[in-house]
Order: sequence, then C-alpha cells, then structure tokens
Amino acid sequence: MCIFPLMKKLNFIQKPLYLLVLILVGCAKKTPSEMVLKDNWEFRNTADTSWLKAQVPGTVHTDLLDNNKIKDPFFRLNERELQWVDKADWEYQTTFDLTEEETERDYMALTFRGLDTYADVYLNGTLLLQTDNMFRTYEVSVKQKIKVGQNRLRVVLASPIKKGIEKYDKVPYVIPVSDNDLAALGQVPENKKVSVYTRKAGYHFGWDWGPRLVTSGIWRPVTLKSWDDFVIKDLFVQQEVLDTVAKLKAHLELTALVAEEKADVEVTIDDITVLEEEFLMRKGTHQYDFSFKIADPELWWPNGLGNQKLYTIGVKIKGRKSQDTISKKVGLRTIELVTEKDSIGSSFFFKVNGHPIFMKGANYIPNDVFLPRVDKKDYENVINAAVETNMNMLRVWGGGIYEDDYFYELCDEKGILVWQDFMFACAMFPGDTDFLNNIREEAIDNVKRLRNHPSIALWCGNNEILSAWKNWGWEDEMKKTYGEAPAQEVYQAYQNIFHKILPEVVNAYDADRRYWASSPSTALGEPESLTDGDRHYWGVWWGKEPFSNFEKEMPRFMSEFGFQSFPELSTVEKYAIPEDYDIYSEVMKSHQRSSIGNETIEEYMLRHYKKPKNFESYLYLSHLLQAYGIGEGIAAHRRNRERCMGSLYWQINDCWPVASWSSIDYYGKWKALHYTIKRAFEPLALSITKNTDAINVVVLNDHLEAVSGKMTLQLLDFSGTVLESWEETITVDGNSTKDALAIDKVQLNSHDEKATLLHASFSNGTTTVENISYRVPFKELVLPSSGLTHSITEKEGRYEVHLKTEKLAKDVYLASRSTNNFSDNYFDLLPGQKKTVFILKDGSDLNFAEDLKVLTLDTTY
Ligand code: BMA
Repeated sequence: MCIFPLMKKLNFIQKPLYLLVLILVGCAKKTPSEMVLKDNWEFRNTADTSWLKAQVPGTVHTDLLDNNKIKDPFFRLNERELQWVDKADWEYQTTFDLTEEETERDYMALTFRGLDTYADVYLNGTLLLQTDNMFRTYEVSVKQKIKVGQNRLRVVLASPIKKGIEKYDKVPYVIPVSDNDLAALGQVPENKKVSVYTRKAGYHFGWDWGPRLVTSGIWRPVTLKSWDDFVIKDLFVQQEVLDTVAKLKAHLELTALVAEEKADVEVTIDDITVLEEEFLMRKGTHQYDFSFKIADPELWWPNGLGNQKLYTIGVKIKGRKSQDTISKKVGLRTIELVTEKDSIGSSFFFKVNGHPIFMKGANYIPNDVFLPRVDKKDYENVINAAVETNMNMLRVWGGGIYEDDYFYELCDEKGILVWQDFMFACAMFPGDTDFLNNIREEAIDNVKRLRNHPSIALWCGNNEILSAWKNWGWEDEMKKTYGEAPAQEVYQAYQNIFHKILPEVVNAYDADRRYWASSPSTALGEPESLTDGDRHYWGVWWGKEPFSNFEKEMPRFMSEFGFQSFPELSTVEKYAIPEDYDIYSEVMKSHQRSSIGNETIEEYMLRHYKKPKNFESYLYLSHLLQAYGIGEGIAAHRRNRERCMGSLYWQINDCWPVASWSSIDYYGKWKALHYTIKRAFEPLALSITKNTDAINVVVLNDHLEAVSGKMTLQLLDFSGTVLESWEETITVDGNSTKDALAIDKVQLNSHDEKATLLHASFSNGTTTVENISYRVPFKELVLPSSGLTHSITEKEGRYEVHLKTEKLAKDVYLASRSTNNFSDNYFDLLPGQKKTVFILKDGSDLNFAEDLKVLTLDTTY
C-alpha cells in the first residue's frame, strides 16, 4: 500500500505524527510469534464416516465420554466394556487460518509436545511427520507446506495394541514384563503383554492400583511458531560456583538463518541488567555461553528449612532486524547425593547447602489415567498436600510420565525436591537400534526441559527392573525357556539403556546432577540392600511381615514401602452403588488391583483390630490400619537416621478411585494416612518405643538448630486420671535424634495395660509436641463409651466443628461428603479434651450439618 494518498488526507498536525509512527514501526524489530492450535478439533474412529467434536489436548476416551459415546470408564465395571477403544485407529483434524502476513515469516514450524503415540501427521494433505513416543517433543518445519487462508491439520493415531502386537511378534522370545500389564483384562489376543514395545506411560496398560485404559490422543499442546532471522531455542542456567558470590553461566541455544551477524545479548536478574555484550551469531543451531554473577546470593531451601528464593534470569538477543527473549526461574542451592563407604556399607543421603537432610516424602504417580484432565488445581492440591504434611521430597515414579512443567514449578516454589525416574518400570525393554535411539531422544528432550528446576535432586534410570531381573526370577526363566543368548540380549538392552544411554545424556546435558541407575539399587534379598543404596521394602504387605519389621529392615534410604486401604465411603459412592458395598463384590474387587489386596488388608486388620461391624466401618478401619502401619515405618526410619536418611512411602495419590496404597484418594480426600503423615513428618516430633524391658521417648529434630526444653511422660487411664508421671529437661542437637527419656516397664506393672495409655509431650516454651502410645494391640483395648459430643458453627466461608469428650475418644473420624478436607482428622482425644477443626465450604449445596458423621473406634465393632 502506498502511504502517500493517505498522507494527502492528513492535516498539518496529523502528518508529522503519522511519519513518526512509520519511522518507529520501521525500526521495531521482529519477534517470534506462537499460535496454539486448540480450536476446531474433531475426531472419528477411522472406520466411521462422521466426525465428533474433540478437545486438544485430550484423549480418545475423554472425547468419547464428552460426546456421550461411552459411559464413565471409572463407574462400576464400565472399564471392561471399553477395551475396544485401544484396538481401533483414530483420526483427529482441525483447520486454522493464516493471513498473508503470517505466512511471510522466514521460518514456520509446528511443534507437537505430546502425541500418544503412533501418529501420522498430515498438513494440507501431505504427510509431515510419523511419531512413536508419547514422551518426545516433535518440531517440523512447515514453511513450504503452509498456505494463506485455511490450512488443514490431520493426525491419524494407530492402535497402540495393534502396533504393539506387530512388534511383539517380530521378536523370537517374549520380553519379561510384570503382571501389571493387564493384557487379559485388555482382551489382547493370547494375552500378549505389548506395553514395553511402545514408549508410552506404562500404567496405561494397567497397574496394581490403576485401570487398564490404553489411551490415544494429542495429549499435550500443538503450536505453530513463526520467526525471522533467528530464534532462541533453549536457555540453561548452570550454577558454576555458589559461595558469597554465585557464578552462573547461561547456555543459550540459538538457531539462525542469517549468515554471520553481530548481535547484542542482555542478561537480567529479576529485571535488573547484569550483562550486556556483543557476540557473533552464526548460521545454524549453536550454543552461546554468557557468564554472570550474583553477589550475596539468597539460597533455595527444601520445605521446612528456609525460603525458596527463585531468581528470574532473562536473556534478550537483538539482531539487526529481529529480537527474541527467554527467561527461566532458578534457585541457588548445592545438592549432592553422598554415596561413600562407611562403617555400615555405603551411605546414601542428600546434602543440601552443605547439610545432610533426611528426606521425608512419598512416591507420586500420574494424577489421572486420562492425563490431559489433570489441571493446575489438581497439581496444586497434591503439592500443597505434600507441603502441608512436612514433606521435602516426591519421587516421580518410572511407570508414569515426565510430569508437566507446572508440577516442577510448584515443587520449585514450595521446596519439594524431586527424585525423577526416567520412564521405565517393572519390565525389560527391547534393545534394537531404533528403540535405543528413540530413548536417547526422549531423554534429551526431557532432561533439557527440566534441568533448570532447582527441585530436581536426582535422575534415576528405572523402577525395580534390576530387582525384577535378578530376584523375581526373570533371568533364570529366560535362560530356561530360551537359552543363554536371548537372556544375554535382553540384559544387554538393560545395560545399554541404564548404564550407557541415560547416563550419557545426563552427563551431556545436566552434568551437575547425579544419575542413579535403578531404584532400588540392589536387588531385594541381597545383603547390600540393607547396607548400600536405596531400598524398596515390601516385606510388610507382600511378605505379610509385621509392621514391627520396619525397625529391623533398616536400609540406607527407604524409597518405597507401603500398605493399602480402601477409599472412604464418599469416594466409593462415586463409582459403586449400595448393592456393591461389600469388599468382595464384583465392583469393589475390580477397584482393587493388587492380587493379594483384600485378603492382606483383612489379615493385618485382624492382627490389630476386631472385625468391623459393617462396610463403612471396614473402610474406616482400613484407614486406621494403613495409617498406623506406615506411621510406625516413618518413625522407625527417622529414629534411625544415623543409618537411614530417607522415608518415601508408596504412594501419595491415585489415578482413579480404587483401593490402593495412596494417602490421598482420586477425589482429593485425605485418608487417615495423610493426616498421620503430617504428624509423623513434623520437623520436631516424639516417638515412643517399647521393648521387653523399657519404654523410651525419642525426640526427632529435623531443624538445623538445637532445641531445649522439658519432656514429660504420663501414664493415664481412659478417664484421664494421671497414674504415673516422669519429667526430664533435655537438649537435642540440630538435625539429629535423641533418646530423651527411658523408664523401666516394671514401673507400669500395677496398672491395667488394656485401660491405660502413655502420653509424651515436649515443650521448649513456645512449641509443644506430643504423642500417644498404647500398651497392647488396639483390639485388646477396653475402650469406654467416650461421651464425645460436637457442635458446628459457620464462619467466613468455613464450618467449624467443636468437639468435646469426657473419656478417651479413640480415632475420631469426621466423615463428610464435602470435596474439601478437615484441618485435622482421625485423631485421639484425651479424656476431657476439647478440639476445634474446620473445613472450607466447597461451594456445593451440601447440608454440612446433616451430612457430617462422627465415628470413633469404640463404635465400629
Ligand atoms: C512398587 C511400585 C509399583 C507398585 C507398588 C505396589 O514396587 O514400584 O510397581 O505399584 O510397588 O505393589
């Protein structure tokens, strides 16, 4: 368009202004633009002709559900009827319009951040891309294929089961896979376990806490990025020295189309410029390094030990005609995994900012089997629940996914360290060149994406594969069935993946972080499992060993241990109907995936409690049981911190409503375990232990500073009479434990052990911590009728429940259909004690007072 005809129409004031605008526009540098292709998507079964509305990101199952084509996969037995979905091929399409100006950029690329999984992508009828890994990001140049006006993008997703069978059939032996792959439920011909042939989340194929719903879909965003001259591809801020001054290096990856050109770089920290210089930009993709410093750096600390200062590092590059910017948040801390020979064997602990830190936390699985359904709120709920319960570490377990960026951002902001597995669990994997190259690319994508997060503590190769090969009989079985050579080949693939490719990638892209090949690091049963590395201890649960064995089976770091419970009634109501309310009903059994689940809960329950009188009591007792057992484990690990420096229980969350080891169920309801965790992980806590002769009170102090104060231990009867009392003034060093008070059991002999309890408390003047312990198994207690009463008041968006008891009220449980959780729950009220707990209103029309039920142990038999 010529500017002059327009100039003619302007008056003498408008003309100079118009010229100024033109000059400014002429000087403005061009910046990359990004369009998210989230609209107008539709999908169909390739065998059908009609299209239905679809969501991207999304999955086939959730799209079918939104279109009322299938029933809720989580309700009753519906999962079984939906197994056809993963045997079909699906097709997604959308259109998007581009203006002439938009298509005139020098470079245009489509980026697919998550295709699940075997996708053929077509743009305007031409094949653009073929993919086979849901964990990778694929970028394709589209400049030559894009057009002005309407463009059509089509993604054809082949059945992961059919593709899996093709691959399975090509291998002359069966690669060992655990029974978590529920091929039979999936109605796969000849029960072929095909999960390992596809780089796709293992738990989609079933797990012992998950449904079998093998998804397909465009599960992460698709974007169209356009730019001229050059673009910033990545920024990695490496911490070179952390002292009174932090020396940092920005590694900038840049792709330029222009031949050599001078460019300017500006680095900012929290918007303040710290570096400006000129550099020579070269054609192609190259890395450019820029060093800068932060004086008096503020450190990033794990939850409970200090603040989580995050610096925003910005980099701006100006070329002759274009410019681009990028920023990353970084936290400055040192972290070391110390694995050194010592008098026991070899240590395994994390040292953060120079201090050995006891890791308190849990294993984390994906929050839903349908991943795109997990929204920010879901992430916030689980990370907040970790923070509130005094955790400082979550392990992102290898049968799920490399989590969403937001997950790690929250962990950075809240001080939750992440033990990050690569996505391999409980199976051997193929070792052909294509498969190995695919893994290498997947690892590069994810290490590059996540390496700036201060929360990431460790890269771990896999979950339980070494144990499976050595201890679950896989190696012997393979040798017996197929001979030495195939067994050797499968083990060689293991070596290539976990001892070559993955450590090479970590070394090349994130050399300052430690790589650990397998969790657990020593196969079960080997003597080293108690003296070296990390351990998964499943003698409790799988081995039916008593909870007291947590004390005996003391590793250097407990990265998994757990015990199941059922979900609470309000959750069961969402997937079952009253006729299903029996743990052995078809529906309840199908929402219990552990092969030994119900029988094991029952067996342990009767060791500790009497038989519950009905279904609801059953669920409640299962919560108490789980909380008691895992609480015992955590206390044992903490007491033994000289030997064991971490306690990560299995597992914090669920991916559907189910009986499982989780402490929070699928609908976000905290089980008794989660409330217990809060108490058990308290930085300053008391633990009461009993042996044949003595009772000990141990102070567990995770604060870095020493604490001093008065310790009291009392023997009470259930009406509140103090029968015996002991006192001691003590000091406990920072970051340590101390046996603070010991009494001879003989002193208690004259008091009925079934009708008395031990109450310990410690106060330093400002903080008081306490704990209760019983002298006999709970089933032997002679519990009085408590006389517990409650009243409810309403206040600023919340309900307060005021509780008061005359005699001991054991295991007070407030049951509500509210989607929120109480400020405290599942606690003992001592005789005469009052307590107020609150719950935020959930915005529904629930009549809180009518709905609330208060249960105690004495009313469950
Ligand atoms: C652990 C995990 C999972 C499993 C859990 C309970 O070993 O790694 O594979 O779900 O045990 O069996």
